[in-house]
Amino acid sequence: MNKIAPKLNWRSGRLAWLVVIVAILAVTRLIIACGGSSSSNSNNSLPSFPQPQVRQSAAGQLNTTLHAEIATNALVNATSGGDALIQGPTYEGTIPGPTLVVNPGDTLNISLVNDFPPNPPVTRAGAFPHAPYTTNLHTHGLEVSPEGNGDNVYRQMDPGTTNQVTITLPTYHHAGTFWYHPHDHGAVTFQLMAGMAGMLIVKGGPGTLDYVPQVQAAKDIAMVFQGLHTLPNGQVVYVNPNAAQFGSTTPQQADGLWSPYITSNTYFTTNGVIAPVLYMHPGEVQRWRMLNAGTGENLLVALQGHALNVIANDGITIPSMLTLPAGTPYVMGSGQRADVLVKAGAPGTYLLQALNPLTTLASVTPQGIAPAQRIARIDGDFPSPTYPITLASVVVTGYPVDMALPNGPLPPPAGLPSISMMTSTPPNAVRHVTFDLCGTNAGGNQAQPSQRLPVCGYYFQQYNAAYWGGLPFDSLNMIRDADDAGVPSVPLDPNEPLVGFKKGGLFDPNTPLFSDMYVGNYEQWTVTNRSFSDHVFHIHQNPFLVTAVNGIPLPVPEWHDSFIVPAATPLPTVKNPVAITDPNVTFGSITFVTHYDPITVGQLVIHCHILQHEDIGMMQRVDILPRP
Ligand SMILES: [Cu+2]
Repeated sequence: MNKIAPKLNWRSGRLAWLVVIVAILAVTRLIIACGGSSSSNSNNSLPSFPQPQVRQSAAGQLNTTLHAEIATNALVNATSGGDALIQGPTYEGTIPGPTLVVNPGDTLNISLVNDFPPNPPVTRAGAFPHAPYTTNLHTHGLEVSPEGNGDNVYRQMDPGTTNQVTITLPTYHHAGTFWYHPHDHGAVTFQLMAGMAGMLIVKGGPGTLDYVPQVQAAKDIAMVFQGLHTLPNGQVVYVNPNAAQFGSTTPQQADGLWSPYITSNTYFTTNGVIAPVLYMHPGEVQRWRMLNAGTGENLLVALQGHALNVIANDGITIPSMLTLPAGTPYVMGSGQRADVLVKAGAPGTYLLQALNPLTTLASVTPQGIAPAQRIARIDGDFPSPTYPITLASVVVTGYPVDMALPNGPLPPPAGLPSISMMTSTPPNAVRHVTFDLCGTNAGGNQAQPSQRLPVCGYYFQQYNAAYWGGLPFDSLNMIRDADDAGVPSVPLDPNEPLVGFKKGGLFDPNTPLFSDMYVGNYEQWTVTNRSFSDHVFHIHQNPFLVTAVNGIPLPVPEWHDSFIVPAATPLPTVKNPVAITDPNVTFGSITFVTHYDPITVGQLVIHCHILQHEDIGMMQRVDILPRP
């Protein structure tokens, strides 16, 4: 990525800028070809891999300003030499935003300046997206306060305002790889589609993963993977305000929420560049901090000819290194991170790829439970990417070195109860949550009441045209309390077989899903997926320890803050158009245990991290309450 117009005025002078842009493009291509992007600790004289700008705390404080602004950038393909324009929301005009680096106990003081244009008038209601240019800031994965000026996603920062964000990490916070991005409901997809996100690294001291000798010796590389979407002219635009449903009926009948994107371009970038080139010495070990900062696509990440040695999931150190053999991908849902060590093999060029999720059977956990197709149907309005996607080219060359990988146990993450404490403490509460999809046009089967979930009729009545602001919206992407199971209708109405639900299925900022989530609680949750698409479960503030996938216990429970809940199986095909109500269909599920840290009291959210789903309401408010 090369920024072209640092403070491009979106309202005027576009033509003049285009002339400048075309002139600069030739130059930027040259700079990239010469390896002009810098790395913080390059250990050879070859061109380096681009790294986002680093802003590091000093004396316990990171005081910085982030401008939310529309910028025009050139997405350079470092392998082919081509490039493409993108114009849309960014932090500081760059894709991605700067990397923030802090230590446990530090305070982040961010002055967030909203330089976006004014919002268009609101014409729809309910959970329908609105206010594309209102923003806020979420620190994804940090165990910090959700209140006040902290990691508070209920704040709304309007165009033309400057907003102070103050987030203090507890001294006991675990070290690891996190990230920050906007989280104002309805504007999240739009802002991230243009690359508005950045990495957030918590550096640990002695006794943490960062001080394991083999990890300390490894070059530390940030890899921010982003799936960016633009119109053919390079612009990133907002939703169709008159949408009748989630995905369009046909390209001609463009009635879907993201219908402007039916003929869009999708670019997969790593640190803002398409297919950048990373150099390694034979035998060199590097630490890659991989982040899927895309809006919804699952990335099945694999490096040709090389094992991925996993040392942390979602920024949390695992008990001992886990080696994925060459060809076995690490599956990254939107929002997930993986820290891996890679030891370079023989000289040569190896592609770091995102494999085809339709033709590769892969597990949602690196431990390999229940491998399957990994379909994240973000929305039929976005063209499917062409796989495999090249995320980077890794060139192994130069003099050989012999660096070691860790052996034996890795240090336990600070600030979290031990795995044995988590799994042996009787839970204070047992909860069941479900991802439920309803849509009369979402695939032929859903049009038949007998072939859709029994909850759908009732919720279609609740979320009628009046709810959506006068126009009907025929898709419900819900996350619900599954223990709110309803009652059979009497006499039985096949359109509404179950009625009388007590809770909502779409995001309502005024109503928490549960009224008894107390700080200090140990809880056990099972999240079910009653749809034929993966959904990524994410909860703010407190990570959770996954103990089972599809009911199968994990050999080693895994900490995450975002985790794919597998789609129901078998997936429907043209030959076998199975309905979600078919008795042979098995829903996917995950089970986890969690503990609410005292610092996290307040109002937060659970949601699907497929942002297109979140922005149409697949989110619920949850409150962590002081103990009664
Ligand atoms: Cu989802």
